[in-house]
Amino acid sequence: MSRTTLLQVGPLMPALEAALREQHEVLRAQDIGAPTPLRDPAAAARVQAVVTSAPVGLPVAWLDQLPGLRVVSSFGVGLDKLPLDACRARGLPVGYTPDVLNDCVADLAMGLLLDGARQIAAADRFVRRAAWLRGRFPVTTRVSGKRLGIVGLGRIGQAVARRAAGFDMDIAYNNRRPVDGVAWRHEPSLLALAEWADFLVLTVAASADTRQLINADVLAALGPKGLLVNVARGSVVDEAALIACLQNGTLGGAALDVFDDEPHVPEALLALDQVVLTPHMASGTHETRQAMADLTLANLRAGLAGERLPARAP
Ligand code: 8YV
Repeated sequence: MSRTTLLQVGPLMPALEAALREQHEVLRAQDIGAPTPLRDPAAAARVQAVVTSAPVGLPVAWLDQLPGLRVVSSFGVGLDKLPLDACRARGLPVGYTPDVLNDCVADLAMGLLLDGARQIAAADRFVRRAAWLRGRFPVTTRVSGKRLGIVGLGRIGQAVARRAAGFDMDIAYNNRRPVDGVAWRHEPSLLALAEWADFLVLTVAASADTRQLINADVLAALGPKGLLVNVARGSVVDEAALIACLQNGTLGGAALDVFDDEPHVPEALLALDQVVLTPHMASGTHETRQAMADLTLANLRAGLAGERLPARAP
């Protein structure tokens, strides 16, 4: 029996790439002429599945050039780079990897919050450059018992809230609608939430509606002692406003795992000591990435077999 042909878009974790190659003919996007238009129509016509990742996605224009496509399987929970409407219109199932990464993303959000408030990375730099020999590290900001605002109380936001409860934090959230079955306070006004909060954690899904949701007004409301933590997407924050607010002291600090133009991080952010920067690594543990790879493969298998996907994007 001939092997199924897949189109891999962007890099994937090596173990997942190996698993794909074991069972399928894998074309890399560049093999058939990415970026669009796909240059080799004969190769494109063989493609029955696309495997991609959340930060890379799939350009909508490619769908028309892949007439044999039966499933799209994406490594990650974010759906902002996937052509969901066009796939839905074609009856094409799209798989993704929700839930399995909630804990690790929430863990990193707490790590960033702790670092942003207690300045762990800055203190590490202080020790390494032997500055301790010449003086004391400045005192930092308390975490326990503070006010935490969560923007987007989905599965990851709730995992953050549960962790913050262990730090005796007062927790409130902003969401399109109040979430059923949770004890935390819903704050319908994002500005009011930012004004109230000491720390604002972003776990909201990226979409046209949430683009630059965190603007200069929200940052000013969070204030000179406030800390912004972003494990959602760079697009959710007005990055230019964020830089200006950090530079002029309107906002106290930021701890960021995601950026507008990854992997490019604005020079201005690199220059600021009250900013913690990580390379979009929130889901990046061996355990979670393996679970994501397993679910990516399970979605792919189900789609190729014409079965219900274990995790189908809405
Ligand atoms: C990436 C993510 O998938 O799940 C998401 O939406 O952004 C991440 O988990 C991961 O970094 C692999 O590229």
